[in-house]
Amino acid sequence: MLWLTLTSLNITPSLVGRALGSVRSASAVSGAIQSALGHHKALAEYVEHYAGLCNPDALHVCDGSEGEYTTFMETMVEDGSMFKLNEAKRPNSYLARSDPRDVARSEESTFISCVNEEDAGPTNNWRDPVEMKATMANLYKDCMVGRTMFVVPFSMGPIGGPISHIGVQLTDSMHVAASMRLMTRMGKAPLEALGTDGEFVKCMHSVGYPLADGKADVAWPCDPDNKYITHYPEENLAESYGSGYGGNSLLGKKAFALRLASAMGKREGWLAEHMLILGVTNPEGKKKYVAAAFPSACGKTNFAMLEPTMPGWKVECVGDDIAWMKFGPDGKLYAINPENGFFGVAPGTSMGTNPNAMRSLDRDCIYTNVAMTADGDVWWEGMTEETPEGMTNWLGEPHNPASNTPAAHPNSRFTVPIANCPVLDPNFEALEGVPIDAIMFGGRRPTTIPLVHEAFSWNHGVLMGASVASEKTAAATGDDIGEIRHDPFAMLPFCGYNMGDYFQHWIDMGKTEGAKLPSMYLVNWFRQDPETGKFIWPGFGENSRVLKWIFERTDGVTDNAAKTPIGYVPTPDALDTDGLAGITNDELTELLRVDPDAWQREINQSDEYLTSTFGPKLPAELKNEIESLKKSF
Ligand code: OXD
Ligand code: MN
Repeated sequence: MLWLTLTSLNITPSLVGRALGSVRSASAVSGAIQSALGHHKALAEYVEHYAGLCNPDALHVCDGSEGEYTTFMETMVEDGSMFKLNEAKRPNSYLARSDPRDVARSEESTFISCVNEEDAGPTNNWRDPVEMKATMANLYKDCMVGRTMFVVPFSMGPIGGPISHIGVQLTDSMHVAASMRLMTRMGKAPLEALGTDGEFVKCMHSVGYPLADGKADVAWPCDPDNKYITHYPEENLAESYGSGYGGNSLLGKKAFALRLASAMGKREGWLAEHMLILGVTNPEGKKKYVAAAFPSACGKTNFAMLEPTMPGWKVECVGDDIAWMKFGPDGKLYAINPENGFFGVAPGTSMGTNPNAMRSLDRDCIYTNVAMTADGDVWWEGMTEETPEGMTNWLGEPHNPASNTPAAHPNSRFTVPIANCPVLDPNFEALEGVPIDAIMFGGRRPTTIPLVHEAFSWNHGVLMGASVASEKTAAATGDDIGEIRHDPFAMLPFCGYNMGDYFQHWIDMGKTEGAKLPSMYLVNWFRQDPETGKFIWPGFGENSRVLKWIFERTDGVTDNAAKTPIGYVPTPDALDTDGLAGITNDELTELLRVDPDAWQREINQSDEYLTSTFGPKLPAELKNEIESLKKSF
């Protein structure tokens, strides 16, 4: 039956990148697909299944070459879905403007479809997989008429590494196929690495805008009223429909590398985390690696590539968003960044806040929803102090600087190869990953949480991660200042299974025989002066001072911390403040202060959240940690 549908498939030699000739008969189509996919039976079946359902006009197996990328970009410039930026100002760079109804991740349309509802847990939208598949099949039916289905083989992590995994995305968006080349190791190499029977994760995507009966295409096709980003962790399958926005459509990222991979990690004994990875080198040349989880709007990308303000110290970036971590034969926890590019928020990025991101963006970028200057360059709020004249805003309209509306969408993005990062860590491609000495958690907390403190133990650190929260600030909330939004491990929208089981998995990882466990830290760059509301800590490059303290702690220095009921806090003189302008001793004391009353409230709040949300799934080890913290005051 499938074959009948497939007879209409037009596989041309240029499309599949090899001399297939024009194929018409069902078996010839099937043969052509198999040959284009390296005779990988399961892969051919996967492609044929969705091609049969979606009924594309053509099939293109991506080879990942530069020539292919150039052809994609030229095609999109020609059809008006991409603008070429001024080559002299931003070489090899493009701008796309999305449908205004498709500008961000859609958490309400994001689902975990596993057999038992309990396995999705209280923090996920659950759907029965059989029902969900039926819903998706309905949407996918003929959804690619008039379009090409791109087969996008990609590796998350260096190809062949012990922590890496391969995925194959199917998509009807050329923009998505092109972006996958920037964000992953995409094309021929991962396809060849699969051989004839290698395992791969299935990532199916459609923008949901078929071109039946001569319907004209639009610059940003999508189906905003029918978005679904759904995950079947038991089948290593993600299905996405209706959105072209990167977080919903570049399925290697949040869908595979976090939601599906977190469940794979639970089954197989490793960790898939919403964490940046950086290397920090001291003036003597000794290097350590740190992984860090922060909820959104906490400056994660800035921290991942910060420029240290202390002479002789160096920070290098392995990744800004996701870490996959596994114990190595020497008992250390090794991490890779599974991605190969940055998909970052543009507004707020500047030479002041993140010079290394700015330098990464000089060329080779696909921008989405930023503003365009009169001379064909890009701009966003916060990039420069002055707003340039004569810009076109993210909607493609003339920007009125007097209006209150921003020129760039607040979630406008850049997509750029990680190779462009001037401080890319030399071990970024290391197959086995980099050894992690410290794990950091952070949130935006105007009160209570000191600048940095160290956990007493692994389980205490897991409680720190489970208790991650960001407080609403006065500016955002008016009269409910101090209200806490919990975001355990910054994984709330990204954990592919029951988060109670996820906490248990972290605890169990800590019991791994022979493991040399990283130390764990909670940091807070956002403590405010209780009187003035001003941020006490300058942040950005100055955060390297906190990294230095962590470096020394993991290097065996013990006399640089005071033991408090909540963990080890730097003694005031342990934090290197040489050359740190504009911070008084009193302010430093306030930054490091552990207020017993506030902390008792804090622990009660965490207890209340964790117990009421996860009930019996809250691991006994975490309950013990909470109880011992309560008793320590
Ligand atoms: C992201 C996110 O885009 O966390 O990285 O939403
Ligand atoms: Mn993220």
